[in-house]
Amino acid sequence: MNDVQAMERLGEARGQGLAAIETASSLEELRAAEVAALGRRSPVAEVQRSLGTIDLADRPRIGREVNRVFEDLRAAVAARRVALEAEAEADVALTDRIDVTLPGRRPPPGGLHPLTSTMRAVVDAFISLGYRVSEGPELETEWYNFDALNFPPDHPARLTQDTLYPDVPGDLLLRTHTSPVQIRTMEAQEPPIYVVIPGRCFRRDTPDATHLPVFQQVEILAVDEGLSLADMKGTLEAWARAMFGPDQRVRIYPDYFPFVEPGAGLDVSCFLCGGRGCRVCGNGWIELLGAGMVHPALFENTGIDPERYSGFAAGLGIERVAMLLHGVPDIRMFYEGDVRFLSQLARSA
Ligand code: FA5
Repeated sequence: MNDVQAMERLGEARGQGLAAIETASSLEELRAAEVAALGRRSPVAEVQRSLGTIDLADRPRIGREVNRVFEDLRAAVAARRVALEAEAEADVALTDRIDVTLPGRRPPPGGLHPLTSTMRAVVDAFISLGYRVSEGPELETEWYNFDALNFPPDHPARLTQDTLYPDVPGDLLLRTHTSPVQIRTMEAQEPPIYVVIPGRCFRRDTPDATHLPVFQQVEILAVDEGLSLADMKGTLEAWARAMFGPDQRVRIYPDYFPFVEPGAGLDVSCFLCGGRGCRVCGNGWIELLGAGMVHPALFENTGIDPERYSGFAAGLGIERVAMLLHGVPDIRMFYEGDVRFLSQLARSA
């Protein structure tokens, strides 16, 4: 055999082989086409056997062509087998493969994350007292987060150790509390104002059992004629009892925030030790919120008449409330995403 004859044979072998493989309509027919195209008596195998009779100079070229034809035919067989097997699978009736009498698999019901349900419970408690929801941006200006709230220019909370300043143009920061929404609300609304403000806050706090760098607060603001410290105390105690039950002990004490005068803090007795003092609370009390009477400087900054109106405000941490409600000893557990923990506290929507 010379090289021209060999190339011709190989061309025919490829053409006929591919045609037979591609038109095989069953796995048996495919097997027969495979043997005919690739087996020991196939035309390609014959050319391979007679390579020795071909001129030495042409032999490598013809040898390479033999290999190429073998490969093409093998690939065609593999592709056709996959197609025929898929067809055969599809032909088996669905009822032969699936036991339709078996009960279905029930997907586990989803539930609200404990922080979502706590947030809703807190906001709902204030809505039931007549408050309306107000919201503001997480990316704030220095003015709303600090200046308008009467923070002096050198207040330590502004330092980069405490506040996160993103690398964007303008005097923007990630709000450290929900109090800037007090200013935005007083700018936008005339008294009487009764708002509840949920939102995420950001601080350069190192995570520990009671702190996270990203956490959630709820703020309340009431501005009306004749509001006094007694109204604030009554509102916060009513809320604490609605959330934690009538037996929860609450204490209110003087505290300082630049945007309130006088300022107050509210503690509740510890959920773990019942107020005796333990590793989580130290002295039997857990700090829950800051509060106070709205400072006249805020009224001046927002154009509300301080002679006519007075008001009170409070801000609390949702994670701390959820820890108390569920007896969770470490705030980080809410964000670890461990379903074994979360599913114990999940509420259906
Ligand atoms: C404030 O943020 C004031 N804006 C609250 C306020 C509002 C006072 C209105 C007066 C009038 P403070 O920094 O104490 O205050 O935070 C309030 C609550 O947020 C804390 O009691 C705590 O529950 C929660 N909190 C603060 N920092 C963190 C943190 N790193 N991780 C989790 N919760 C936090």
